Amino acid sequence: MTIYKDILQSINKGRKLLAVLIDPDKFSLENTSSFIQKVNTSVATHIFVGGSTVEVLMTEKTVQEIKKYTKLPIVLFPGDVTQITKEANALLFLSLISGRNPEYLIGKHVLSISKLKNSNIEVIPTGYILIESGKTTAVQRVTNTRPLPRHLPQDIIDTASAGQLLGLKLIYLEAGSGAKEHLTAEIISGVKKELDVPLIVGGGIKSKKQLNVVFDAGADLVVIGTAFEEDELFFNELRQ
Ligand code: 1GP
Repeated sequence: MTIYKDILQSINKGRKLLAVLIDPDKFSLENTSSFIQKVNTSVATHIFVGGSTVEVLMTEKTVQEIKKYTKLPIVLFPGDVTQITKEANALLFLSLISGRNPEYLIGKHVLSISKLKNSNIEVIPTGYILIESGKTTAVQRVTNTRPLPRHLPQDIIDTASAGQLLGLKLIYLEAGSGAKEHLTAEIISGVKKELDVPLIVGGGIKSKKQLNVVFDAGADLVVIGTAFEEDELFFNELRQ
């Protein structure tokens, strides 16, 4: 469990972590070298790869291409079993604990075993909690689940705590890719207070100021995708 151990060690040292999310469905492979060079010279500590709907084999091709240009850990954040590839360093083995669809609590996991059996990929059990963002997200549509309401922070906190008690090693609070508003400091700090495992937060973070709000509230690792997709100058903004 080296990647997970490194995450724990960084957090113990008070370091904050940033993952750049690459969605193979929206990423142009020809752009890999220049995009990854920007990631390498940024404050990013991880590269996450995944999306809600990705063409079969595209994730593998994308990971293979990214690996040519970086030493950063590449972590799969898969929307589906078909996105699992042994080319990556680690896999977030996601249980969608905000939802009540058994397929995303255990069904897909069973289907993934034949792929995981002969691979060295580090598997990190992760509780994935989708929180409403004002619009229907791709995750909601694909998984056919309802997100947790924002105005019931205690439900969100209890869901995260239950995930931890089930033995999940990471808790990921998700506002949805491209969310209009990122999760509030109240929600993040409320969850963080109850957790011993690292807290990941993502969705709708588009400025350095917002990133700092989310870190200060208690996120250990923040995931940003859309802001980099829309404007690569965002790498410079984070450096300043
Ligand atoms: C989505 O949490 C990630 O799954 C990142 O969201 O694309 O809004 O940065 P954004």
